[in-house]
Amino acid sequence: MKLYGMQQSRSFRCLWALEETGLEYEYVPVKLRTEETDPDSAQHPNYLAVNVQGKVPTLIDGDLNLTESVAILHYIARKAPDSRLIPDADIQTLAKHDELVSFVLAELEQPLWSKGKHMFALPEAQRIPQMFETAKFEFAKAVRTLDHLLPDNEFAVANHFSMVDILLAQTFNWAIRFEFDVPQQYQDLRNRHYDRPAAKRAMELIS
Ligand SMILES: N[C@@H](CCC(=O)N[C@@H](CS)C(=O)NCC(=O)O)C(=O)O
Repeated sequence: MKLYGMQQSRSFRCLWALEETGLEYEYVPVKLRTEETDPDSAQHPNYLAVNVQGKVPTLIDGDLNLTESVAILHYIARKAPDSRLIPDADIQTLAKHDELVSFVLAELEQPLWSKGKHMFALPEAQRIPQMFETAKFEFAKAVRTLDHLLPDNEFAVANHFSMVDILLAQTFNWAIRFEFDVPQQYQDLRNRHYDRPAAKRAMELIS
């Protein structure tokens, strides 16, 4: 299995999950927003052949080619059921898990990505710096919603660590790096999960 990624981007979610499972894999660092002539660039034709958008992450396993971080997390979790990255739980708990996964993607990370797009990812002519304030407003709203969705517990669901804990911790880490206002309880969540041996090993791999 081969995972293409870039440092602390969304690919880190998948790298961390792989470390949680103990599955064998190869990590291939990719450079974003670089010249297509650079063989390590996400714009190089060889990489565009596996990820048409020139984004990370990409996971290759035999004939399987996956390019969405949450699909990759599910795949890794299903390949290693003993990891319990998909919670070992009843259908209702699984539904709450899926709700939180969707919430992270649709609500929590969107303002972060909006800031990233308008800071560096979009072509300069398309960037609107005024939207940073909107992103801040939307992130604060998402965080207030999360206060109602998350139990007062060490883990998000099922009383054990699962892939939604990776998603939450990585997304709050992203928010801190991008200088959003992250309440102390979510800084603590980030720190608690990034202290796991698998997260530390994943961090070592990208540093
Ligand atoms: N929905 C995708 C988003 C992938 C994505 O946008 N990745 C960013 C890095 S976090 C990227 O590769 N951006 C390309 C760029 O900024 O040029 C996923 O969750 O995997």
